[in-house]
Amino acid sequence: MPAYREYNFDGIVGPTHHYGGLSSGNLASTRHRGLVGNPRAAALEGLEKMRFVANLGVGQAVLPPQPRPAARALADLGYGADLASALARAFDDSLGLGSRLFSASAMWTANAATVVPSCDANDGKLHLLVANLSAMPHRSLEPPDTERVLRKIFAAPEHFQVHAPLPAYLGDEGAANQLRLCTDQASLHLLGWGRGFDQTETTRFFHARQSLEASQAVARVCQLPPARVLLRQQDPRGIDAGAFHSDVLAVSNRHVLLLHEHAFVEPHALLDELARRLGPGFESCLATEAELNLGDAVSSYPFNSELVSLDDGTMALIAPAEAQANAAARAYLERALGEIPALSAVHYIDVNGSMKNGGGPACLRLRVLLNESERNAIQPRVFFDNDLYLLLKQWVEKHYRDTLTLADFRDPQLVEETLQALDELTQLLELGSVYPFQQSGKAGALPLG
Ligand code: SUG
Repeated sequence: MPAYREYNFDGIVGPTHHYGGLSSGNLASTRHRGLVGNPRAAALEGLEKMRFVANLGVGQAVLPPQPRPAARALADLGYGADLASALARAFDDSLGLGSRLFSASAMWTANAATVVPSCDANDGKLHLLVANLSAMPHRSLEPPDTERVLRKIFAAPEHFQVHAPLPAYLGDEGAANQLRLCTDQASLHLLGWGRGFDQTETTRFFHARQSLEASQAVARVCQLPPARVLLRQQDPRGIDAGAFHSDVLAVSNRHVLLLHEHAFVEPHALLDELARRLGPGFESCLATEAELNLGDAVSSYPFNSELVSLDDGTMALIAPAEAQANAAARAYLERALGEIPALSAVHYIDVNGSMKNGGGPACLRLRVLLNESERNAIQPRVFFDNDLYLLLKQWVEKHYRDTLTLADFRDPQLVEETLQALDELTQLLELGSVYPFQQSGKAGALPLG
């Protein structure tokens, strides 16, 4: 079998990054509603994270932000074609709608798609199923542009298959609910779901986003054989405590799984089943509620870390600085470091601009396992190296504002700046004119997308 390497496709934080308080059930998002945003600082933090990961020798790549406002949505809502008046009327009608149309939420690329590497798929192709993100209005605006971008990057039909999103009546949140594990004996995808049409055991406070029926469809569409699938319900107590995706309470890499006891229902039975299917190579480190309560786990995000393979055969965990500052979270990660032989280091990084919206290091990246010929089949300049880092840093410094409030979104000048920035970026990444506004572009008119 050819050698595979993981590439983390990080979302570049968009120029309209702000704190809309848009995600019910995501405590950080609601807590920081209305805070003045600093998209420039958040984007630079993201670039530093990518540089850090790349310097560990781990594959790193980027995905671009999406055009905002979501102009197609504005037009569909009947606001007319004149940009200035459409924006003014939309914000007069509903601040909440305006904020959603400007959300930079595509930065959390763990939600862009579910990814099944070619070594796991029946047909030997890499599958990417674009997530419909139908649970949250602002996130439901992302899939059309996500699909356009993924089709440009994963364009070679002999290697890749990009799938259109599942229908919106089945909520699908992409790789944020997917944990891949593998040993010498087996590989499998643990797919977390929160609600199902026939499900009686449900959440009490917050709506679960991922549906069982979507997770079942993900496995079928992405050509995963049943032997490589394990569907598991997220613990409703975890979701009610603010763990809206599985990756808020669990992280995996190869044969290692770190998880909280409220990540999934019946955690001990789950670990037994994983041990049976993966064999003696499987290792896990379970945090109990007594050791690390859900409140601390959700506010400091130790599980929303990147667990990555290093060239020396060991693994590193890249965790948010908030997990270092929280005594229980830090103690748990230190225990994991002591108990999991493959884990050789825990690094803490600052992505606070994203964390305040409930997005830790793991939310900011989409994991894609590629073999060499697949890697070589990707044409756009999305792979991260020092030259790209410098170019992106310059680009952010040139185009991004360092303060942003909802009032700024009424200003067509901001839209102009944002689209100009994106136009430059897509050329820089050699993605070409990937967004609809680049194909129409009438000044003062709605940049339809
Ligand atoms: O979908 N936050 C995102 C965070 C995504 C986290 N992703 C993973 N766990 N993989 C969400 O809730 C907040 C936007 C705002 O409030 O302005 C937001 O969309």
